Amino acid sequence: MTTATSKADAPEAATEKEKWLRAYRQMVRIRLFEEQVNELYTRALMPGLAHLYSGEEAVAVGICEALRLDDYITSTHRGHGHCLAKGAAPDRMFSELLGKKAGYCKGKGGSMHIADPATGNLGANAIVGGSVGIATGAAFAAKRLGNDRVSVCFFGEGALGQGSLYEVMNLAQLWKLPVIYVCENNLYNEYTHYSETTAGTILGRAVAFGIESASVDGQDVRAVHAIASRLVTRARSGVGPAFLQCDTYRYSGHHVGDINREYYRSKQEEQRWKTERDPIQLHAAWLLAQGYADSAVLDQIANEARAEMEAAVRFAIAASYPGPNEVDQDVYA
Ligand SMILES: Cc1ncc(C[n+]2csc(CCOP(=O)(O)OP(=O)(O)O)c2C)c(N)n1
Repeated sequence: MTTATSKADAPEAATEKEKWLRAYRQMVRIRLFEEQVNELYTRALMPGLAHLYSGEEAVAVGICEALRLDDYITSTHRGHGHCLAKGAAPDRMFSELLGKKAGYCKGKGGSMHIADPATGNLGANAIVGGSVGIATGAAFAAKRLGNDRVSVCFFGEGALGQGSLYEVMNLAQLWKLPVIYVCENNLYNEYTHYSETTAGTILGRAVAFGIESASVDGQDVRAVHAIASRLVTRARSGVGPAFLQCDTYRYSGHHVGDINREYYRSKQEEQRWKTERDPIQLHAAWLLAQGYADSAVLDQIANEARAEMEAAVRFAIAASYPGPNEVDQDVYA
């Protein structure tokens, strides 16, 4: 093969190659998971709605690949990507979406409430900004217990309007907690451009507390991973919290039912992001250029991921619902 392949044959490069192929696989898995969710919705097999993560995959993958399994994340209403990137199983996720007993919350939570303690996922959250206290509390516990776990708090730029974010950032900085606030700026809070809801700058809010702050191209998985690795190492060493703004874009509507979107954003804008800034295509082009893969390898990854997701959907459709006698079990409210 090419010179680039012989570079990949060196032991050090082999590790790099595996690392970046894995990142590719994880992004493709998220994209194909979300395609199946949309399909379940349009076939009226899924109760309720879901908020798709397609277009934003490099953020979840770049960050979660910098974490240990026992590190924590908290997630949002748009949480499938975070959940998968941290290691959740698609069959149990689909089961949760369909209200089945095999789901992560025994079918009682649905799309916006998946939690998976085994992979450090403390939960998605339907309340905008609702997980900032949970992530900060987990970081506080980690610090008190001295177990060097790091906590990552994912939220959309819509959560910048929530006062609780500023309460927890203040305490996190005062107490030097190992928490990283990850703002996924996909430009829109529901149907409103963020510039209409956000005064000043995004980073300025964290800078005001003296928190280490950075922004990154959220469509570039390697860039996200590089900065996330630095911030995670920093947090783990006890130096304190960080804030990372990831600039990204959601391809679909706010939720699966948001079909006609031209009153708040143009088709041309969507098309531009999809053709010029797609995180999977950008990473694929890089893998090819490095000689880490050829198109057959990338096709195989996609085929395997597609088969995995189709099998997971079949599992969930065939799974049973919880019995009526279980309706008040495992419910805390
Ligand atoms: C406290 C609260 N207010 C309003 C809503 C309704 N709501 C759901 S998602 C959303 C916008 C969220 O935008 P953003 O945080 O940027 O996340 P994105 O959907 O863009 O990923 C709103 C206003 C809510 N769920 N919770």
